[in-house]
Amino acid sequence: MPETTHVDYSTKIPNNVGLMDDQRVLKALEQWHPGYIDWWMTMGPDGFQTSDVYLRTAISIDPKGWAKFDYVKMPEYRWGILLAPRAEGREVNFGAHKGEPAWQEVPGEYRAMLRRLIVVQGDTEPASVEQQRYLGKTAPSLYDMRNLFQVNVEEGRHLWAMVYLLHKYFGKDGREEADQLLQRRSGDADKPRMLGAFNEETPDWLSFFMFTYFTDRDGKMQLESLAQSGFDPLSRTCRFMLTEEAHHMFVGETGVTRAVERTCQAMQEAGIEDPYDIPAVRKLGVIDLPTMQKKANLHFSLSLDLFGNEVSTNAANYYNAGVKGRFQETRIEDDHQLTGATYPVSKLVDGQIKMVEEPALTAINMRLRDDYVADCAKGMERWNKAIEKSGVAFRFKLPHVAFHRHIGEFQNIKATPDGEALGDAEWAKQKDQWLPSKADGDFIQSLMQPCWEPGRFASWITPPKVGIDNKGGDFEYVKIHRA
Ligand code: BYC
Repeated sequence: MPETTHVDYSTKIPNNVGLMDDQRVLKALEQWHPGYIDWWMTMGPDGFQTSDVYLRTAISIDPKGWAKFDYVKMPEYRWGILLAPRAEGREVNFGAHKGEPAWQEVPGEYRAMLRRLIVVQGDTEPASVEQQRYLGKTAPSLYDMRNLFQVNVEEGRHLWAMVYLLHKYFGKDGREEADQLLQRRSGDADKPRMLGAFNEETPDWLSFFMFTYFTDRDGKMQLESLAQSGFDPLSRTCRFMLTEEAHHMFVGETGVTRAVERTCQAMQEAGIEDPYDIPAVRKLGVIDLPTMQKKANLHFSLSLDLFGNEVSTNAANYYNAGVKGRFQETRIEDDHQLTGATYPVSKLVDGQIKMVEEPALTAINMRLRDDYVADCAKGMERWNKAIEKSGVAFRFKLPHVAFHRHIGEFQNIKATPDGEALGDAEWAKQKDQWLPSKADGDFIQSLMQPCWEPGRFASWITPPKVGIDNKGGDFEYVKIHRA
């Protein structure tokens, strides 16, 4: 079966890339499959492998009606290989090869570079499933539990997407990399996942929502940049992944909004006006807004690290080679080669944070990060609208990019959320005001009581405005059979 918009379910691995006619890759993937299932059973959602979950499965890559919903046991989910359709006459849109036909095979000179990018992207997908592994047990509702599992199976599919590219285009070393993607483990001291944020814990549902808001949004930005790639199969696979990614960010944005709404409601009902009266607010069984701000500070800063160094020759090389572009590259009006262009980069100069013009080519990571920060701020405004509507006097704010950083210009300084540099001793004294403390974590944990009756929600979160697939409020999104 040739490449189509429809997904072929006749092979063990659903696909729209004609796997039936590509026995070498089909065989390689069939060999990889048991290891994947093994990984899913040991590292995937703990305790719910025999539950029936109301999941969407991609059945087509047509933007209209690409998914169908049904009850599925997660280990039986049809993880497949889905690429957006090939655009006739597509060209390399930037860099030294601008204007050449897009590559259908890996150019030899960029092989190592492309493999590295695909492996890094692939590594984040199983990592996030590992990080979220125990959250099902404390789900605030069946609706939320289902969303968690949907995100998890789709991250699993995104791993498949990268593994397909490795098997199809990178021969023996591609197969070895694909095997290693199943060996590394989030947070493991000996074989950690590749990027920092993917070795952190996701200990509670507020973290999960912040992660899907901030870290999945890095996923969106990175996938958008890879979707610009001159290596057409990578571009096409990322374009389809973005369709799924949108739901993950929806889960994050609405999850935080619902927690915010519940807190504001509870404060109003109890006649509490001061959002900083934390003990009084916590007594209501909801999460106080200043603690939510701290969680946002943490997840935002961890996600900023995922953009790499502000000034990066790696990024310049990726761009020049035409393998990784800028956000919405084709909509930018310039020469797409950045000849002589500069870009303002925030840097540490004599202990002061200053904007410095750098060659735009080496500032690609900074530019993508700027686009990301703007995108984060937009969604945060929606949380602020929810607070405003309730009349509570509080606003969320993104911390300064120098705050709590481990990669890049600011990794060696300590800074307040307003971007004021401060000494180690002062930081140690004040950091619990800005980042979740152990006591904050313990309090949030105390609220993480499972709420698994259809239509019911935990004390700290409101129901969603609409159900998934337009289901009514008491729909049983997960039929729990524990395993
Ligand atoms: N942690 O020039 P530099 C997602 C390394 S999320 C550890 O600064 P470069 C998802 C870097 O590897 C999106 N190491 O940076 C979300 C390099 O090492 P080597 C994932 C780091 O290379 C939620 C050295 O430092 N996709 O999809 O321009 C759920 C110097 O590098 C980190 C991608 O990231 C770090 N944070 O950019 C599920 C796209 N940062 O090579 C999924 C693919 C840098 O010298 N990846 N380093 O040994 C990339 O484009 C780039 O690898 C990065 C780094 C943007 C990550």
